[in-house]
Amino acid sequence: MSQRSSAELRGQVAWLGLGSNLDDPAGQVRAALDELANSPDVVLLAQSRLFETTPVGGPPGQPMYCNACAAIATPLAPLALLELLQAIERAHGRVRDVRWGPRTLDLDILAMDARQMNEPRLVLPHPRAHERGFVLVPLAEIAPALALGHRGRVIDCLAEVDTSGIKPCGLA
Ligand code: A4P
Ligand code: MG
Repeated sequence: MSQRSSAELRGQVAWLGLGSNLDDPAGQVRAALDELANSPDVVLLAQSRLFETTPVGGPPGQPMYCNACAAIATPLAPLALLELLQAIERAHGRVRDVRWGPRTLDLDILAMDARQMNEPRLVLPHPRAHERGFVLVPLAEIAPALALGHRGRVIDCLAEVDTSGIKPCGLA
């Protein structure tokens, strides 16, 4: 049995948030989706459209972001998936200096099945996903009924947030 079908049969699904606002943001996000799809430990199940989004937080004057979400099946444990995502970020030249500062690529695990984790390296569901339009708008395209822990369903969280400054920028 191939790793791909084994990942699918295992039925472990993770929802990812992708973001970039440096060096061709839409190209960075599209490339990251391709790299995920080509990873032997990942089956790409669904992807949202790409959205151009106004920066939230961080230093003033940073460029607009491109954001998208994806659903994957994977046999990887949560921390191993985080390591894979951080390796992809590094390959895109990600530098961490300013919190919420501009970045070539940010890959977050928004949720992984119904798991709850609260470790220094990984919090699941992502602690800010429920309050961010740049996450919820693309996530609602692929997982409207997904529960973000005690915060409730994506579609209900979306109804509570400001989605101005978020517009589709093309098909992923
Ligand atoms: N970490 C803990 N939980 C997770 C998780 N569920 N997924 C840890 C991924 N990482 C998680 O992340 C810092 C550390 O969080 C990691 O080392 C990991 O161990 P980071 O990627 O180095 O930095 P970050 O993404 O800037 O941090 P943070 O606090 O997760 O940022 P947010 O809350 O994700 O916000 N505006 C727009 N329009 N679009 C954006 O994409 N992104 C941010 C980042 C701010 N403003 C934005 C956007
Ligand atoms: Mg991040």
